[in-house]
Amino acid sequence: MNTKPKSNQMPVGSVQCDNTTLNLLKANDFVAKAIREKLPHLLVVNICSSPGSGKTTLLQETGRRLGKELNLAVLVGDPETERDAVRLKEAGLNALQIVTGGMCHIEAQMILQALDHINLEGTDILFIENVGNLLCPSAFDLGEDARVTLLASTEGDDKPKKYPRMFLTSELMLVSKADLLPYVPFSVEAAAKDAREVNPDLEVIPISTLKGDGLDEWCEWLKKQLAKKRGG
Ligand SMILES: Nc1nc2c(ncn2[C@@H]2O[C@H](COP(=O)(O)OP(=O)(O)OP(=O)(O)O)[C@@H](O)[C@H]2O)c(=O)[nH]1
Ligand SMILES: [Mg+2]
Repeated sequence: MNTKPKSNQMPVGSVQCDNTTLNLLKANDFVAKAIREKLPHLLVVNICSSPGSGKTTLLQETGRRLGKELNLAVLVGDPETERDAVRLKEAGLNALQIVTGGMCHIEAQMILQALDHINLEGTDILFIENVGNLLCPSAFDLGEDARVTLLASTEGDDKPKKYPRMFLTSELMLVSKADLLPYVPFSVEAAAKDAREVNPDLEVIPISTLKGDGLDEWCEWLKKQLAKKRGG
């Protein structure tokens, strides 16, 4: 039986392949630039995490807390179903689902297409809820002003070093499901230390949408980013 890994199963000689993924990312960056130019006045926040870390629940709660003073919209990506958009609309948010058709991340061209189908007049903050995945979304600039990564207390505190690019490219790490910290082996200090070794500028806020911890700080952070975007 051949026990070699598939990547080593070459006959004699090898082929040096062009990395076409790099070209794709270059094309993505052009579209991301176009999105930035299209949306000069509103704050765009790209929310990333593993599946189920609490992105949609956080946005529902953000809508309840900030919905009266700010105009909020969400483009939410999932491989299938419109379930998250339905949840967000029920919370009073202007939401549109991007169904990626199995793709594990959102690309800038998907955002550009979606912008033709959502009315952003008067919008202050546009959230993009990315597909649940700590890997691929990190490589795709979506024209955002800030990237926020959730790391749930149930995922283990070793993730920032194992998936460094996501934390390197984020402005803020939210340690979500903080209400479960007494029951799971997760050290906020250890996760924050590892994350800041990857990205010394990363801000860290533990949150619980269930109990309300950290949500005032999260809302203040958003308002500060919005003021910064508008030159305040
Ligand atoms: N204990 C606890 N559970 C939470 C918290 N926030 C979210 N959850 C639960 O976590 C589960 C997943 O939450 P979602 O908001 O759907 O997570 P998501 O990141 O949007 O999931 P995907 O879009 O599928 O990647 C749900 O059962 C939520 O009720 C929290 O602060 N504490
Ligand atoms: Mg979701």
